[in-house]
Amino acid sequence: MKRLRSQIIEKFHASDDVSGSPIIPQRIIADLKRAEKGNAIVISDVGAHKLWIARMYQPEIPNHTIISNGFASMGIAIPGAIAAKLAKPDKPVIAVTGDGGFLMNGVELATAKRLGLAFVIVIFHDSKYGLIEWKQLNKFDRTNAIEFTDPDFLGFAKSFGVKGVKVTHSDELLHSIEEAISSQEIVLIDVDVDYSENVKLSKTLGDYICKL
Ligand SMILES: Cc1ncc(C[n+]2csc(CCOP(=O)(O)OP(=O)(O)O)c2C)c(N)n1
Repeated sequence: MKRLRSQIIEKFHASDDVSGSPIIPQRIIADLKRAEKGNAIVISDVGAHKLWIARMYQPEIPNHTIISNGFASMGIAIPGAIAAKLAKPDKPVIAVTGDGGFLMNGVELATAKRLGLAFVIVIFHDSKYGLIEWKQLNKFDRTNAIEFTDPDFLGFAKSFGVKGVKVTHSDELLHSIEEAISSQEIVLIDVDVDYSENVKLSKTLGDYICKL
């Protein structure tokens, strides 16, 4: 098992330094980890980003990677970050969310501001329901009704008195997250994600299945 475990972990880290614009999910997760160093409470929303976190994000401390599973309700990330910060004020808190999930409860920035909280929000921005696209491509090899038009997230954040940062290239990501964690205010980081990795992962995992 030890050998298998180290092989799996090695695979997880194979794309840690892949650079580009937009940014692949594995790189976003690697930089998130590098920035928070296993100390933060990370709350995941629901979507393709959640599958990447569930697959690859290794918590260093129990209850520090919180994932909405079971009912898997989108929109948990911002309220979840508010709750985590209220429960553990001394911990850095990071909400990771898709753009679709953020749009469901993003107005809770008003609550977070009113309570004087500080946390980081990382939006995986693809202007689509990424997970639904992934499932449709796997099953039908085409997509239907998964695209939507996002608002200007930085303008949205600003309207609540929240700082926003746009990240389009992997070179900008680590520094942006580190700075956001140390800023002691709410910072929204709007990251352009390259979800072409999703179907590639399905293919890779599918190839492991013994076809006997
Ligand atoms: C409240 C709610 N509505 C619908 C769903 C079904 N659903 C699961 S993931 C998903 C798409 C998520 O899209 P987004 O938030 O943009 O994240 P991404 O998949 O792009 O990372 C949908 C519609 C759900 N889980 N919860």
